[in-house]
Amino acid sequence: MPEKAVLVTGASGEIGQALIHSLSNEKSLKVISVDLKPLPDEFEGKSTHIIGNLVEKDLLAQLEKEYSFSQIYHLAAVLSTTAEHNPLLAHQVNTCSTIDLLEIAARQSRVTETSVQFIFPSSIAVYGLPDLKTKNSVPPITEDQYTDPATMYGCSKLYCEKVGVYYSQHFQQLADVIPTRVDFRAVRFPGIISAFTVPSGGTSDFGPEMIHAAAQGKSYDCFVGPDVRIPFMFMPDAVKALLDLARAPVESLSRRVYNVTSFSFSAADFQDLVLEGFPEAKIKYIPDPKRQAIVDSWPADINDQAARSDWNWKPAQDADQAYQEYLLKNVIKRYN
Ligand code: AKB
Repeated sequence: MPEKAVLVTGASGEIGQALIHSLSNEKSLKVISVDLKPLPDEFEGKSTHIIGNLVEKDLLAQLEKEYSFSQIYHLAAVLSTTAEHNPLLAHQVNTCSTIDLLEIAARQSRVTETSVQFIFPSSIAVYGLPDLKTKNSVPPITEDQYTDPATMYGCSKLYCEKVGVYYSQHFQQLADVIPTRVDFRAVRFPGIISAFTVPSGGTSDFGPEMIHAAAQGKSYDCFVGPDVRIPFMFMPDAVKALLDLARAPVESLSRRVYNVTSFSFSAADFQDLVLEGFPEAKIKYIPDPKRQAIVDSWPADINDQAARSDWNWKPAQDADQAYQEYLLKNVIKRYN
């Protein structure tokens, strides 16, 4: 008999590590974590970690044979900047592995007649604002506006949202008997800031990079201009959003894809915040026009009212409190 378990892909990534910390508190859960990289030593015993590549069919076949998944947190992804340098890899990892995992979830839902919950981190990168004038004049973006991504990463996330909704609501629609379907749910994350890990390969990275450089006493050359603005949240809120959405009764959901956010910041706002905590910080602006164009195509702010109404989403702390109590405290501890 396959063992009942929860699957976390991209487990050694920023969100993955934070999520496994939280899931490991639920002693009844068997957590299977998968990543190309090992988990840091302190994760010993928190999950059964498998080092492997999701693009490899054998790995997926082994997982499907050995485990019966109640939930799949599919976090593995090639982020926006890396995806621009290798769009085909991004397609294979971000899109093909998502379809393969949705197929496993669909088969196991049909066999067990219990919906496998599929939790998917999408992104503000699904949005594409036509120009800066529009970006700086429109109110916070709701889920059905400007979904016109300008990056391979954004396209892959939007496609996976659509396909996830398809597997949840239309899969096997021509069958005589409609099988039990997957319970797909997604959040569109803003830029995420962790005190314990530094992002790699993204384009919202200027915020966390600036903070982590200052905490190490290193100078930082910011690849976007001071006025460049997008929404952000701190890592504990990102994990909270995934767990809150997973726990929401399915009847409370008016949609399957939700914006979530905490605050909207420009690079200059980050500089002010950094200089508060690290007055010696050396920050220069050396914009990379091509990377900045990607960030300029993303909304300055997003509207997460649907998540607040449907499943009582809200950040655990306001930005200032979270900055002091979560980020500053831990980032100083980390580098001291
Ligand atoms: C990226 O920059 O690629 C990600 C994102 C905004 O989804 N952090």
